[in-house]
Amino acid sequence: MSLTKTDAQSSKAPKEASYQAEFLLGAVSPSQYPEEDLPEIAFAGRSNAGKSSLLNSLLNRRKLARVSSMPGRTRELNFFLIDKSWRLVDLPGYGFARVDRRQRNVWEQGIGDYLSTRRNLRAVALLLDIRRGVTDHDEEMLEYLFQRGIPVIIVATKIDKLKANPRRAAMQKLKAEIKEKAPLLIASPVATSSLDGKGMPELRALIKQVLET
Ligand SMILES: Nc1nc2c(ncn2[C@@H]2O[C@H](COP(=O)(O)OP(=O)(O)OP(=O)(O)O)[C@@H](O)[C@H]2O)c(=O)[nH]1
Ligand SMILES: [Mg+2]
Repeated sequence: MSLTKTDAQSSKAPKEASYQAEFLLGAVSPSQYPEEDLPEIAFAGRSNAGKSSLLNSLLNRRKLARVSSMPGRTRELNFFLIDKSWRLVDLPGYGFARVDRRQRNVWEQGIGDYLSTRRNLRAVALLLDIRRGVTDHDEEMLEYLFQRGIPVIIVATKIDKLKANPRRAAMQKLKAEIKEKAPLLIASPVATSSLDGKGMPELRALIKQVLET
């Protein structure tokens, strides 16, 4: 359950809780990307890691991220304009087991194009399903980001799926695995749930920090 509009707009909610967000466009090639005139933060992660859900939860908008995610158009990068001053980019999911080979191409073309050319990219939020931790594809992604010097925010997703103890253990394991890969971390991993909104204030604070530096 994400925050309702009333919750988000109540005086108790932190100011950052009410982003103004609009879907801009879905792009399959760099020529379709918007101008590089505003800072961008991209969401990356395995297919099913929870990117679209997190985006909606973060923005307090139930269906915003789904607007453009049409079946069969997995190569699309979805751009969202936030507060008219920066953009969130929902990257295609990678590592979908059943179409491994093809999916790798998708990652090389769609995601690689974006990450290797985008000069206004400020950070990548790498989403990891807390129950799966760092997969092989995630490792590739971490390495890639590290090599390119792109700052990374690690976001553990779906923490509502685990009870307190296994959750703590999973977070510790994840932190250790990440440390080994030595990416340019902005902070230690954020534990989130798009279902109940846990971790959103922390993630908003990190995003704010990234945009202000
Ligand atoms: N319980 C729980 N389920 C979640 C959470 N986040 C996402 N899910 C579920 O996980 C599935 C995948 O979520 P999506 O947000 O579509 O994942 P995605 O990373 O955008 O996937 P692709 O678009 O294929 O790359 C959906 O069934 C969601 O309902 C969460 O925080 N808690
Ligand atoms: Mg999605």
